[in-house]
Amino acid sequence: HAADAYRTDLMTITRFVLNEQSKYPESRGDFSILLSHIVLGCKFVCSAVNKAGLAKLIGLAGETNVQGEEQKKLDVLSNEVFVKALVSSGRTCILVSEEDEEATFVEHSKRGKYCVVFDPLDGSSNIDCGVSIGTIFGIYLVKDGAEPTVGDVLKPGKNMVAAGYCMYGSSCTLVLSSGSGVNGFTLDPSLGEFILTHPDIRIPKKGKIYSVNEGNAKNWDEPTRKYVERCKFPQDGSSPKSLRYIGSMVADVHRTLLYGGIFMYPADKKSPNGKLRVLYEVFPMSFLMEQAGGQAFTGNIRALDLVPTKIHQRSPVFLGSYDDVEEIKALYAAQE
Ligand code: AHM
Ligand code: MG
Repeated sequence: HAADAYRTDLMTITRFVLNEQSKYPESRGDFSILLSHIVLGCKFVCSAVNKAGLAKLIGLAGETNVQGEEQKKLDVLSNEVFVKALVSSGRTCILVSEEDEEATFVEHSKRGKYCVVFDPLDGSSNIDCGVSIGTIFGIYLVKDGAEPTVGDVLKPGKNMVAAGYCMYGSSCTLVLSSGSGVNGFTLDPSLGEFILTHPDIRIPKKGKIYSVNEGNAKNWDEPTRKYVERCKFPQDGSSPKSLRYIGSMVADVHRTLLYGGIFMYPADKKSPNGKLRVLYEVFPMSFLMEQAGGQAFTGNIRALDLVPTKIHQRSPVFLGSYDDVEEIKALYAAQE
């Protein structure tokens, strides 16, 4: 009702996930518990990110604390919070973080059946100027009973059971898919709760925006070069696409998901595998795109079919609206 100043039936992320899980009679609530620990990590990072500018202003950042230690950098701090929250959930066995060289194997007494791959604070070069940054995560399930090995996370993205990101922007938004569509939740700071604000997100079939670091153009391959050229000079008489590039994957992907278009981090002569990491950047975002009706492509295959051989492996990626990704796929196919 338009006259209602307050909504009184609040769909929190916890309630939403519990509802979804209740469709599976065998569910024992493990996923809901795991997710509530991820949500806690996101709330912590959100609050730390919001204070980061202030801390600088009043001279906190870089200062030494009582133990004489330098204040931790935000990305290191965020990583610690996520690792501790995930281990203490009692629902994880392997963690792969962008911040840690090696995978973390959870000690026996705290072990559960989920593997979580994550980038605790992506786009951290944007912190100092207040641009949106985010956390990205993907979740795998291990085979029951077996001793976990790193092989349990070196699985194609299509095997993920859930993926999501949290964007620390003008508002704090968590976007999640557990394999049946994509939903967005916004943090109500007064309640400390994520509330369902973007139910069943569908990406437009075709978009009017392309998003890429064009400063790398001189090193691009032919299909990428041709595609971007077509964005600017369409052959079919349609209007050119607009360029938007924040340089913060979560923010660029979030815009792509809501407004449509294409986000790409292609290969180039200097970085033949692009820049973005397969496990905790390319896979979760590709999973969300497909779940929202879009596509994700590596320049070679469907992104979610990729089988990583190393935990920090990189891959080129083109993701977004179905029709826009179809176009770049055709250009790569034509070159073969
Ligand atoms: P980071 O993990 O070091 O923060 O780098 C990842 C970020 C992504 O968020 C973003 O899409 C990309 O780097 C931007 O890279 P570039 O500055 O080369 O355009
Ligand atoms: Mg990153």
